[in-house]
Amino acid sequence: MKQADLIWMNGELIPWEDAKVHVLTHGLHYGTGVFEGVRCYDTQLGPAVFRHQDHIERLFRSAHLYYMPVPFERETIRQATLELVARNGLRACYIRPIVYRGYGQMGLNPLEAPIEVSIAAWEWGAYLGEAGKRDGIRAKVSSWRRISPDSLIPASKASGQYLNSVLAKIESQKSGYEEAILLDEHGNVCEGTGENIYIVRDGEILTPPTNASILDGISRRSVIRIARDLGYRVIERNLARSELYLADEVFLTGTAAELTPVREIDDHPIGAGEPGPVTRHVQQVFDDALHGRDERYHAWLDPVPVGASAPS
Ligand code: PPE
Repeated sequence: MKQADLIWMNGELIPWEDAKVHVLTHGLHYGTGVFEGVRCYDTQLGPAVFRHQDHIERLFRSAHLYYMPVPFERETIRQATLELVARNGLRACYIRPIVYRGYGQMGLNPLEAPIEVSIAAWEWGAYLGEAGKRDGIRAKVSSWRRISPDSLIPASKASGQYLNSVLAKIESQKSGYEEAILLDEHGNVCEGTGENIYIVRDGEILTPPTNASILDGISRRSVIRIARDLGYRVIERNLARSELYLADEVFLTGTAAELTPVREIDDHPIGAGEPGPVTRHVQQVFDDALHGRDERYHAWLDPVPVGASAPS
């Protein structure tokens, strides 16, 4: 990965290489952490964090679901993030805040373990590759089912829950695909390992609802809003596996992946086997929104105050 200079840890900016934890950190053993993936873009308004407040709200909701009171105010986290980006001299980057149970108490009752918070930022390019964003990726329906709400909390972005995504990702990579699509225990389509999913059929966009076993993606909310603004009908309902194969177009969204088209699933070409017109249209406007090129969506940008000390 591409290192930056500083990381924010529990209220302080420290050198990247000093941002370490003890091996008996609770979260390392039991997955007791919650995190966010946020991006900052080099926009016409200067570097700006996309839907910053929404990511902070979700971080706090994820923490709440796992009985973790966050020991900082939301506004402190926001200001820390803006300062971190500026002090690292970054203009476009990925930002990873994490709240986790730290060192001091082992065993499955985590309530006595301290709650630590850190925020890192670094340059991170297209998650599923530039070629993937342009030409679409090949995906495989995973043999692993998406974590069930009977056992975990799909709506929480919790560290331990990602073992499910890790298994699906490894399986897809070893089988020669770029991404996995997970179904729930009833066979409904849920999402990718780190992206929400959409199909396009007869000009309409369909995506699983937020009460499915999915993460309530912030890119998802943005793309639904943009698609509706563009006049597309967006329907939130459960999708069957076969609807993937019969779709005219399929695409994924996530902070890391942005909007990535899917051109093939389980060796079935989707539509013409290349990104379709609806995907392209929404992708273009979403990309404009991210980069501050579309005034309709400027309210989604939280500009980084770039001080005189930061290189530009
Ligand atoms: N589903 C899952 C399971 C998920 O992890 C993400 C984000 C999404 C949907 C899309 O959510 P949003 O980013 O709010 O639109 N995945 C993050 C982590 C990726 C990683 O490899 O780490 C991300 O995109 O930052």
